[in-house]
Amino acid sequence: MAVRCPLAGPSRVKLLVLVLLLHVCSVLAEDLKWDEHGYVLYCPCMGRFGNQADHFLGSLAFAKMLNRTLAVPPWIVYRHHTPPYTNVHVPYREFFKLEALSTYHRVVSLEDFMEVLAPKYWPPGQRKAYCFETAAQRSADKKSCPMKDGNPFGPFWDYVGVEFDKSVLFGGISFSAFHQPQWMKKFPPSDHPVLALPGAPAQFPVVEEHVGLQRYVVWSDKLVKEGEEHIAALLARPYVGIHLRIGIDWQNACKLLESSDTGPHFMASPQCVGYKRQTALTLTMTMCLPDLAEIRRAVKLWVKRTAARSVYIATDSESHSKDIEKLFKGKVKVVNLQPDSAQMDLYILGQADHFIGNCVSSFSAFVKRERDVRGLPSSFFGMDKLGKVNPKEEL
Ligand SMILES: Nc1nc2c(ncn2[C@@H]2O[C@H](COP(=O)(O)OP(=O)(O)O)[C@@H](O)[C@H]2O)c(=O)[nH]1
Ligand SMILES: *[C@@H]1O[C@H](CO)[C@@H](O)[C@H](O)[C@H]1NC(C)=O
Ligand SMILES: [Mg+2]
Repeated sequence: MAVRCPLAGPSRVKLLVLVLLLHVCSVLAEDLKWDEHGYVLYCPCMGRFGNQADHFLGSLAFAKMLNRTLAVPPWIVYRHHTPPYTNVHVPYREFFKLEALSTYHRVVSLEDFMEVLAPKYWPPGQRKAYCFETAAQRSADKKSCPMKDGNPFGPFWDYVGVEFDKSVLFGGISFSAFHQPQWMKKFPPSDHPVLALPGAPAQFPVVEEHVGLQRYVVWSDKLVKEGEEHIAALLARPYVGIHLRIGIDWQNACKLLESSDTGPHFMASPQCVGYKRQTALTLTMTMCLPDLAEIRRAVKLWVKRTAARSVYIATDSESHSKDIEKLFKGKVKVVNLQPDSAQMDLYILGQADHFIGNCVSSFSAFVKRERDVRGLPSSFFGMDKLGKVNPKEEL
């Protein structure tokens, strides 16, 4: 939301318009009053959308814990294969409603923070970076936060037009609730109004207590409209949505399961094996990288159980749509949209009558959390019944 209040040159006929604008502007300006309790800024500099979303939930909780306004960053979208090959920074509200976050905690978009508040309250020359001592160790003088070193760090802060003037280092402290008093004591907002961090003040994957914050992440009207149009045009309900995370990067990642001792906690897997390490279920190769036999088995099972009339396939590579079509001899419509934006796949998966996700993928995890909020059913490849790994003989 650009808050530009045109005050120059009103003619008498435009008086009414001006009065209305002034009213709107004063409302917006009030929304963007400086928060004496300070701000949290961070770069969503790790991973693609699913990782950034996990980190976002934790960061939202961290800002609330410190009673600071969260400056909501844009999403970083990587365009390695399409021109102009540079990162695209997509404002939060392109995909989601910023207002919906406010029912949980105070937020402002990072863009609005920079445009409206920063010039006065966080001017150039006073922009401190905050980071772990261990992160600063990597810098040339060993005491500078690596805020803009490399991609995506440099382009991110360039996007919002920030150079950092000074570094403040910390150690022996974590982002968990346990250290809340230390944060308050070390960095009171009076002396440290803007905590700007090189990465998210959160864990990956999202910790269990923050999973439910997904309810405040609400799709924008624009995305809902487009998504509903696709669903109406392409899919007959009931439909089963599946996420195939099977591309080459994923094949390599899942190899680690066999070659090293990762244990059941591997990337987003706590969502299906359970968050407690001691009681976590086994993470099978099928759960990480379902083969075609498993994909066919699971799709067949859920199409039958839900009496589905169509199947929606979201994929990072191959869709296997021909193989899936063959399962139903033309009686079930199989759709693979391959939308320009991954968020459209997420939306359509979120609306399905049943969802089959990938246990290890944070992209799947986003869909699963959203469906949980709305009480919609999900399963995983290799895990038909939540909390119970499929027995081998069924595979
Ligand atoms: N459109 C689309 N993109 C996908 C799909 N699966 C993976 N991707 C892309 O691959 C990225 C995977 O990274 P991330 O979101 O961090 O999830 P994770 O790596 O599976 O945990 C996504 O952000 C998408 O850009 C899919 O089903 N549809
Ligand atoms: C939290 O911050 C808000 C906004 O600045 C303020 O009104 C409120 O009193 C603060 N709460 C506490 C417990 O400090
Ligand atoms: Mg990833």
